[in-house]
Amino acid sequence: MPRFEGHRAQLMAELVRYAKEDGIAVLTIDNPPVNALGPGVAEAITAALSRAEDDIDVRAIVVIGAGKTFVAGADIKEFAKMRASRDCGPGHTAFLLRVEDCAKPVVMAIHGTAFGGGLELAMAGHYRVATTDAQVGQPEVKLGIIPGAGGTQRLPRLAGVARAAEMCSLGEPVKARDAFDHGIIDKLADGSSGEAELRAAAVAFASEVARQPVRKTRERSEKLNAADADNAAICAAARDVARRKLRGRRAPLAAIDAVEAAAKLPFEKGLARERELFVECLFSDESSALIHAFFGEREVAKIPDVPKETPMRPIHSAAVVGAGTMGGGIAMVFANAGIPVLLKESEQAALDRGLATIRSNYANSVKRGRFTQEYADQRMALITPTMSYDNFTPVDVVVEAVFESMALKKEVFAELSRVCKPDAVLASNTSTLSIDEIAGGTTRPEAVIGTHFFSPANVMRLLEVVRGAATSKETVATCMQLSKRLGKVGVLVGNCRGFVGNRMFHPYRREAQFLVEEGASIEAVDRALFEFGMAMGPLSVADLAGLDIGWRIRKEHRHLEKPGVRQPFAEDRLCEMGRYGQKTRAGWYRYDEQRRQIPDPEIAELVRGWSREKGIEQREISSQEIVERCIYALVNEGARILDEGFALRAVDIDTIYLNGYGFPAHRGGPMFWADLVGLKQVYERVCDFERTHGENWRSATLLRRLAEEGKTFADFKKS
Ligand code: T1G
Ligand code: NAD
Repeated sequence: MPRFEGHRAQLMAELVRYAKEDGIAVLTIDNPPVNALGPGVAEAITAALSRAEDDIDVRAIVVIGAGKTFVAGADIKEFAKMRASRDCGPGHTAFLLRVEDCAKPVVMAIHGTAFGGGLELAMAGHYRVATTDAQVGQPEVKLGIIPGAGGTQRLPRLAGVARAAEMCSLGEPVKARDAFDHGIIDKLADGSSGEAELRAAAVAFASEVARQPVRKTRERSEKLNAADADNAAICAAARDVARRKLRGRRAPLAAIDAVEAAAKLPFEKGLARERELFVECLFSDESSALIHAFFGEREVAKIPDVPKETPMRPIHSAAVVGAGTMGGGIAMVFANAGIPVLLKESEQAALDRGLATIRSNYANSVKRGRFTQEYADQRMALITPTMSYDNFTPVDVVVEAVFESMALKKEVFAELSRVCKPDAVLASNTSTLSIDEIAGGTTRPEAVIGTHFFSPANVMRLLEVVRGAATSKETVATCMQLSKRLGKVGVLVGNCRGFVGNRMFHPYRREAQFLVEEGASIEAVDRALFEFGMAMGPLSVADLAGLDIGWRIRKEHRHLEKPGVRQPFAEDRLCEMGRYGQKTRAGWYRYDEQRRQIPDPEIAELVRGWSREKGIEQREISSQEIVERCIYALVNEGARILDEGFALRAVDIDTIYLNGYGFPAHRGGPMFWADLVGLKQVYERVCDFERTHGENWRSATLLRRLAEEGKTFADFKKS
């Protein structure tokens, strides 16, 4: 453990405050913002425990977190240092054995979250008391690692092998009541939610158990099923679930291996096995990618020229114009955040359809146990349908989601400019049109911004917040904060065609079509990207979104196509045949009544014929080339976007692709993945493609520069 020179004792006292109440020592861990087990914290806890042990007036000990939470885990920032030094030190194993060996009963008082090393600390205690709204969990696999301080050894002893395998391999949080039912929590402090009430309940509980012998979790084996066969079956089932839910990941399987070791080996040996697996995972690309994603999601909220103290408009009410595919979902997002929302349409039938879709979405969520009926009814009650702008004046924010037509959107914004109160935020959900042009049609361009939700809006976490040339900092700050309140990952982007996500997606989809036109099978293209880790192959995504959307946009922008530059033709041909994808039950694939996908050899043959007519040579194409053509097309366009300043950082692009385009989190995003591969190699391959496929593959200046300078996208800072 790092040695604290000089004012070590004072620092330790600040990290862990020591108090005594009725013979109970209360140790308060105070390491904002989330009481992570950062440098010095374990030492400070150990010192305070020794003090309590030596204090004859102390009968038992309570450990509690200051502020909003118990311990949210080890300090994730330390992992980067470990990776850089290729040394992950002793970890917290010995520290937790010390806690467990405390001579006096230690009661862990949990509010907020006890995650990762936080739950491991709690389980090293002899008892756990929690507020009813607390959550516990081992989310380490979401960082590409596994619990590294005994979590996989102590949790099965408290909750059983099956529950431990599930919690450690999927990393999902568990509510306090559920944790109580599974023996992880010993007492629920009913009616208490904050630190103060919990403290009182924990001190009272500690007084009760003070006379009882300490119970060391590591010595409890009643839940470790004696029969190996049972544990093997349980772990095998858990592996199947992990492979399905966290496809392509190593850490979830390693976590199950460690839990299985707990059932087979003595505690110390199980700990050693856990450590081996932890170290293996920590030094993996999967872990560096997932930790990049974790901090990325927090970094994108920081806008260099819009500091935290920028004034923001309070948002207490909202309105959505257009109740179609997107408008309905966006209204649900506001309602789910507890914000009353008007939903305006121009057609009564469209409004009825929109409301019916919202109702059935809530009904499905109730059926799947995501919401209670009461919750769904409360949400529905927050959505007020309307056919006029009458009640728009008092609303704080309006999101327009009408047809993708500039003329119509300008008409709507002119109306909004007239009816809405002066400080309302006027947002457009456009996916391709210029925010500046839309704003130009109003008297208050500073209040106009793009809020580009992704379909289905009530599900997809990504929100591209599009800053126009006139958009004020207040409007930007208000929308960035609103995105968090709506449960979205808000990423600020500039106003270029297709913004960031769709602009990059265009060359990605272009290459997918070209590959089919050059002889790759439709299934092979989708399989290669699916196995790379994409949630869905590019041609299946096209069928889901509707081939006609892209077709209409291509037709509207034909005049922008450079003469002599190759353009894909297959999808246009499919649309001319009326094959728009799932919505017409035929596109690149056929679809049955249940929308199950069926390969259609007839289409493959048709495309081959069209390609021959165009003199496109047919050839065998490897999965590697398919992946490189599609992903490097993303990266090359991403480099242009960074260089042009339409994205603030490479991590912003990664966060967009991880949360809006099904890019595999364990690869960190297209820009991070390119850095892992090495920009020199990526650049050389792009140059190969340019030599073979021409102008479409002209390399981005920034990619060339960084490759030649031996730098990474992570190093890039827009000057
Ligand atoms: N380490 C370092 N920084 C952390 C952190 C952590 N564990 N958790 C949060 N932060 C920072 C975060 O970057 C942000 O910083 C600020 O705190 C507020 O976070 C040994 C190996 C607890 C549910 O995976 O899930 O233990 O941006 O914006 O929305 O086996 O943070 O303000 O500069 O997320 O209220 C396992 C990770 C670690 C939990 C709070 N633990 N954290 O959410 O705030 S591995 C985790 C969270 C481990 C052991 C292993 C959430 C939260 P900044 P925030 P929030
Ligand atoms: P949609 O055709 O499903 O719905 C548009 C709705 O707007 C229709 O119900 C129509 O009746 C209504 N409308 C038209 N004029 C109106 C007016 N003056 N007042 C009130 N309502 C009016 O379209 P959609 O797919 O929901 O797209 C809406 C917007 O969102 C477009 O700008 C689109 O580019 C964008 N977008 C769509 C998606 C997607 O996947 N569909 C994703 C992101 C963004």
